Amino acid sequence: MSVSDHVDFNQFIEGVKKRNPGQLEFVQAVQEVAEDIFDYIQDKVEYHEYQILRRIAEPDRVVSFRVCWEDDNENIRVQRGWRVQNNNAIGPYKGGIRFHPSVTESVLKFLAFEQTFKNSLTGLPMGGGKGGSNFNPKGKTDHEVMRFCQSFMTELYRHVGADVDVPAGDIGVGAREIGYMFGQYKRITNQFTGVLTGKGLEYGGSLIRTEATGYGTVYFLQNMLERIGDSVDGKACIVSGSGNVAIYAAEKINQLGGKVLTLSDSGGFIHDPDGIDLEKLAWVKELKDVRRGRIEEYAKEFTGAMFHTGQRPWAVPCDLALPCATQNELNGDEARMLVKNGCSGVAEGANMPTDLEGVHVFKDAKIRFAPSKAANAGGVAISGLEMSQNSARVSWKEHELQDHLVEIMRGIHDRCVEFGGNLGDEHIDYVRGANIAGFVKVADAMLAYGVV
Ligand code: NDP
Ligand code: 2IT
Repeated sequence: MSVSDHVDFNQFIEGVKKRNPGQLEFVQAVQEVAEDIFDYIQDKVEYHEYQILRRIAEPDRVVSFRVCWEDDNENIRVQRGWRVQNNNAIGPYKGGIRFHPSVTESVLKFLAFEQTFKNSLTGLPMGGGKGGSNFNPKGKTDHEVMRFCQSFMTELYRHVGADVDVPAGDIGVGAREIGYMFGQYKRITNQFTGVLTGKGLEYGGSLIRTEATGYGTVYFLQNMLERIGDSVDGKACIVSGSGNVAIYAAEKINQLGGKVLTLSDSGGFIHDPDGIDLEKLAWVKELKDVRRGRIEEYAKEFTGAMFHTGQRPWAVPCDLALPCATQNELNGDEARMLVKNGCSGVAEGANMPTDLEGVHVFKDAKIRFAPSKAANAGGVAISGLEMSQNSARVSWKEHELQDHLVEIMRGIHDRCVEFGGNLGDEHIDYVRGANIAGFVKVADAMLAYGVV
């Protein structure tokens, strides 16, 4: 059979759409990857013959379950929970849990698909998975969140395990929720194993896991700039989001001499022309982690800062942009605006924050654009090292983990250059590089297994 006998790109995407009706985010994620993979595998018959991309784009399984819990007013509440186990060719399923009202099966399938490539890029033995619920933790008391997490884990525990599937945090799931879920897992199974990552330091968590995603995203950005003799130092940066990823990205930008102008949440964005320095960031951490407040309050606390209700920060002129909130928060028009205003580097801290049109704008403008599966892989990389520490029953020192993070992000950058370069000029297509480098390892493992 020759390569030309196989389906072309358009037929492939039509098939994905037909098999996943209405799952727009999932189709978007598959399309973005397929655009590069089809080109790469053109002359590689084996990948076609064994239907590798088609198989990666069909999750191994999607588990959906009811989650009942009782709120503080004794109302019985019913939510839906999911775990999507996308692919375990190179290691146990691994990926976060998201609690947000916007969670659907499509969102979790796109995240699990992306995670498969991201985890491969880290070089660690982890497959791809993702889970979550449409539960909204905002405005809930600690006890309500605890009861929800316990109920969620009462079903989830059957599907996870240290060598099977290892969830972690994501939007709406941080240290508090991981603690409640780990406590319930341990209670049901009577086993103290590394079944979750992002745990507290007292019970098997790893140093720098909290900081790793945001720090890693900025390391990646710094790597891209260093390659062309530039750096983050002195650059005006806009950051979206004000959660775990945004806060630690902003912290690392400050540490490297950059100036952070914005942060956001679902209510709007704040613009502080004086810069959101480390002292102001400490205030934001307290606002978000302890008081669970809104970013709007920042403009009341710090003179000179403005809050823009219901808006996103992309029109603020900048050198570098880091979308760190959620998927599809940066569209084609906003991407064009960034390029027009002179933005020369974008690193995605969030998963798929730039829509497909925006990705093409950045690619065509040939700015330095680090896609999420490469740029934000530092979080899951340190999760992988948390798994290693748990298995070996050791705790590594902070400087060792910091060194690993720097090295892993450098390795991902270099693999992107290897597969995303050679385009006839000095420009690196990091999207192409990440997609192909992530694909090859998973694909070759799948070839070794035959048809399973
Ligand atoms: P958090 O829950 O800590 O913070 C999420 C932030 O994004 C909040 O500021 C939140 O605002 C904002 N946000 C969420 N949904 C929306 C929305 N629909 N519109 C506008 N703003 C929104 O989550 P994380 O920081 O952990 O995650 C942020 C992104 O990074 C996600 O895409 C996640 O998948 C990705 N990521 C996270 C990793 C991790 O280790 N935590 C690892 C790799 C990627 P509000 O409070 O108003 O909802
Ligand atoms: O999107 C992600 O990489 C995460 N939410 C972190 C996953 C993990 O297992 O640490």
